[in-house]
Amino acid sequence: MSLQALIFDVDGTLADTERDGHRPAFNAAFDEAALGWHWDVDLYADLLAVTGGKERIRHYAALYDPDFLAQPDADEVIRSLHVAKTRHYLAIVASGRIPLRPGVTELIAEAREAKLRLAIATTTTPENVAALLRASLAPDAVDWFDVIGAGDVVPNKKPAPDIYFWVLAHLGLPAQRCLAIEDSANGLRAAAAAGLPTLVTRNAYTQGDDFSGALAVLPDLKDTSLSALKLIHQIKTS
Ligand code: XBP
Ligand code: MG
Repeated sequence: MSLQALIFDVDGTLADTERDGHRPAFNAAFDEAALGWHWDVDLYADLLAVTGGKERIRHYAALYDPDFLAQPDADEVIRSLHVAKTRHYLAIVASGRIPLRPGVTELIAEAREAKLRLAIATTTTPENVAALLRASLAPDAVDWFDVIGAGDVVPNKKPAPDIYFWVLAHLGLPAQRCLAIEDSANGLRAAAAAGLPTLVTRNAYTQGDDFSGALAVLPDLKDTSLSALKLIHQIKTS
């Protein structure tokens, strides 16, 4: 079947946002709240097993600070912590410190040239997506994507397929006409469960993940042409 759309994951795929973006933003919010929490690079690797910033905070507290969850307004405190974290993350992204990964800009340009449709399926917030696209791709890059599925728009985050079903429904395309590009086992499982052929570009945090079922696993998109993606997509869906 002919390829009609690319569906990009964001964190870890479009850009390496986790170690030097989301992680310090979480820590800045924890410092502001004087929680005494600090997520170092190694601990964050473990915490990434849980997608969604609010869900990750709750997961951490359950493991390391159960009294925090015992407070009556724990949900509200988590929500406000996440609002503060997002404010810090947006400042980091706006500073231009988070470049896109190798080959991403070139592949998106090729896809636009070939009139492929572009979409995003991510666990992070829509505002984080827009900020990254504006700062690291182009001021009007949000408009290049027909569909942006992000964050709490669905009830269940990756590895649940919800966000990919949501994006496919808004694209109006069958899964087999699309190619998902992901970086993690959670992302691959979400895309595969939605029936999407999926290419993985691993990164430092996800290189040990189980990528069974991926169409291919690459170190990045450098020197990855659209024609090569169309070929492996054709092989998989014919
Ligand atoms: C990765 C995630 C996100 C980020 C943090 O999203 O799981 O939760 O780690 O962002 P994806 P938020 O790989 O699906 O792009 O704090 O905004 O959730
Ligand atoms: Mg990701």
